[in-house]
Amino acid sequence: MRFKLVHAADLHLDSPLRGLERYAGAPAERIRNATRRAFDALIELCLEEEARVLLLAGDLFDGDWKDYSSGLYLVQKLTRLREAGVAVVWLRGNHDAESRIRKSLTLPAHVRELGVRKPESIVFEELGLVVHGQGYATADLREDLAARYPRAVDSAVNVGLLHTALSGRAGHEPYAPCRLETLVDRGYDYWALGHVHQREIVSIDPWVVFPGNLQGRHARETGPKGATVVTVDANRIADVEARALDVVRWEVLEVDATFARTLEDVLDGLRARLEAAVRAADGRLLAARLRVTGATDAHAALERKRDHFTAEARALALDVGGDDLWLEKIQVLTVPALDLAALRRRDDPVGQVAAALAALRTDREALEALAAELAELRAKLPSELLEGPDAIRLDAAAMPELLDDVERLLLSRLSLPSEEETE
Ligand SMILES: [Mn+2]
Repeated sequence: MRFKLVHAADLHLDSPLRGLERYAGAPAERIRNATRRAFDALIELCLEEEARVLLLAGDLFDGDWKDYSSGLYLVQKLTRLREAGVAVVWLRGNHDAESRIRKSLTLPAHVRELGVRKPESIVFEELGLVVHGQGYATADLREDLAARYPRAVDSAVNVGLLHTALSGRAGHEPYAPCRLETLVDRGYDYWALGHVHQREIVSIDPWVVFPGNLQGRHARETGPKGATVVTVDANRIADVEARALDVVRWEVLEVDATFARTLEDVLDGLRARLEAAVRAADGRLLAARLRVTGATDAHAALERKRDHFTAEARALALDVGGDDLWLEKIQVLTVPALDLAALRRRDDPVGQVAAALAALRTDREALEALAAELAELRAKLPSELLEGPDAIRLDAAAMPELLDDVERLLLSRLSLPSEEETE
């Protein structure tokens, strides 16, 4: 028998968008509605794929409901699945733990919750499918829930639903900690995990999958977000496929200004970057954090004309993306162009690299050896790249110019402090 499951987690329906009001011109409504629109897309996916079961691995809600509208929205959409014969199995995570959500609604009968006191198993006789799982009674759950899950049922497809950070994932509280070995030991075919907002295939034998959250909620939840479609065939997992369902795409766009001499050069580089990012967002609203970096001649102008640059960047974003592109934040992290003479005098590994690069420039033999080294690369390049005014030149005569670029790029990377996220 062949059928499909859809696995999603961390919907955080109606998650508040803290501080969005601070930003002038933010498309607040579109972002505020994003978690609901992504949930709509999840329902559509289940219908299109004719899935038989939708698995929701916790954190359907972000916290206690302020009124009943979030719950009613869920019920309304899930009812569409009943009409199409799609069952739903869900459990509670830390955000929607039993103790945390004080309001409640009776869910339709085709929506089954796995309890919070002990692991439960739901058998889908006609599919030869068993789903095991236990939800959170309280948010701050530190026990290994998986260790108490039952062993796999013979001659059925076994799925474990669990909200966990496994043995720890950066940026995620270590709730319901467990070891991969414990999961493997249960003998299930597929572990449908939740909690970690970054998509991750932890294992393929058996499948252990974090689908990631359904919709990114801020600039630290970047890239495609969505659900996982699981195809079961003849009692085994035949296919596992990620589907992007997000309606707002968050990205951090780094613009390397190392080679820019002026503000205009930086804006030219930015245009190309924005155009590519808008294309990749494929019609979604793109919420981008801009990060201008590099040791550059344009640094002084960027500092002096900060407001002007910011306004130009926003105007450029409107030109490139219209209503579908919003610059969430513009960070200028450039430093002055490198003082090469000073670097070459430094008595450390960076200084040694700088000195070696400088020496190489006047060493004819070394330059020829370098060109010979690159001849192999040159032979592999398509001929159109080797013709015309912008042709790539890799012969010995072109080496000094190439070394200039290498020097700036390499030394700026080596000598700059690493840029840590500060928030
Ligand atoms: Mn969680």
